[in-house]
Amino acid sequence: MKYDVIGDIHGCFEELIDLIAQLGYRFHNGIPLHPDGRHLAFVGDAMDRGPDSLAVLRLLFKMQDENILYYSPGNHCNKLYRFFKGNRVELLHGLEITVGQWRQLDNADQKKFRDRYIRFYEELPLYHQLSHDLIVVHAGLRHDMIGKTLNRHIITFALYGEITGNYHPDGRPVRGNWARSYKGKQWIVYGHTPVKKAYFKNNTVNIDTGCVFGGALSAVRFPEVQLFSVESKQPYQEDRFHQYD
Ligand SMILES: [Mn+2]
Repeated sequence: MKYDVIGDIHGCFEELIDLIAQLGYRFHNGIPLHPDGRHLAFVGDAMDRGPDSLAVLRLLFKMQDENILYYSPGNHCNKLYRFFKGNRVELLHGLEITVGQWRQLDNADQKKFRDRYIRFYEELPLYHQLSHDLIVVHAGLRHDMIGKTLNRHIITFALYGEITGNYHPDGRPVRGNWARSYKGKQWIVYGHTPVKKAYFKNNTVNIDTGCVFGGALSAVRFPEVQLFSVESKQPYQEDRFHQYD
């Protein structure tokens, strides 16, 4: 099967629609279908920070209803899930924007959306093994974790990436670069860390090109390993982009 894997959307619905069109999909009854039978996949973090997280989620719900959704949840997905389940979570890092948008729905629609989101999240696998040589995961996966029984360490790694436990002076966590020591033969497509252009390393590629920070929304096409992207419509925030050394 052939896949187009889309990076972190963070509520950038218009850019998502543009990218889906650029990839050659056409909407039929609200569902994006490709004339060559390709499939869309997602590295997660569809919501938070950007202008229309609910519209992005409603599209994903529809795709899930049609059994054509390949979506790996990210840390933002997990946090929204915990919020909807009634856990005490801080409304920060863009979650406050998603929740604000949701609170504008009337009570019946709020409940409907919340219940649908909970079902959406609970049906998602932590990562997708799309073919024998292609894995889609939000923040990363070490070679030795592939196919292993999930434990808390693997779940945290997939959602947050390699955490060093250290922090930059401005409070951002120092991120490890797991891709540098990745030795797997399978491709790993991930996002989570915004970069100015897609970052290829050892059969891995980070396609979070920071759309919500004014970069671009990107996709990578498999098995061709071809990049696609649309320019962001959001204001550019230089300091949000990570530089690998
Ligand atoms: Mn993330």
